[in-house]
Amino acid sequence: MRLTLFFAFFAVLFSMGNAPGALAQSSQDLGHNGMMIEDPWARATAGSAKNGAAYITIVNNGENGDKLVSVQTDIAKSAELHTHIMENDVAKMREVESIEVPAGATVVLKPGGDHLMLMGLFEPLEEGNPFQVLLTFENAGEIPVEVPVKGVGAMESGATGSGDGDHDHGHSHDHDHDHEGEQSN
Ligand SMILES: [Cu+2]
Repeated sequence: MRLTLFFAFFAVLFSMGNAPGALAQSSQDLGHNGMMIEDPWARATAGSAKNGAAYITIVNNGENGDKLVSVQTDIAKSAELHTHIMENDVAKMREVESIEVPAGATVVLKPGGDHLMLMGLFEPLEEGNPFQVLLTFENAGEIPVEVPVKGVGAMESGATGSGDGDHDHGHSHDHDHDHEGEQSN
């Protein structure tokens, strides 16, 4: 009898201990009309590049179609929704007003396709140093997302390193933000 009670008490303690973590994990999925952001990632910027890009997978489990209409971040002067188009066999980036996410659809933003463009970075994007963006959907509203930064050569979120494996983590940080010039995208 006493033993049963003891174990019951322990079980309650155990589940209470786990609850905050479980809540934190699912809170991102609640209250957005079934809109979920998965697999956010960005590639570390190389050298003194002032622009970067971030990628996400948008899953619309809601009953209605929706649109991603804006992205904001504190880490750059501005952020835009971009896509790539082919013009005379040359891939070019273009700003788009919105990215459609039909009901039930999964829309993947990835290199060479749609992306979140970060222009005028205040600091380089560094591998292992995540940053925040705020996405705004027409219906689902605002969804904050933490974006992990992968290696310079990463081509997808699963890649942990660069293709050439030639990372220089010892580079010095250049805090001269004002010089214009080199563009990387
Ligand atoms: Cu772009």
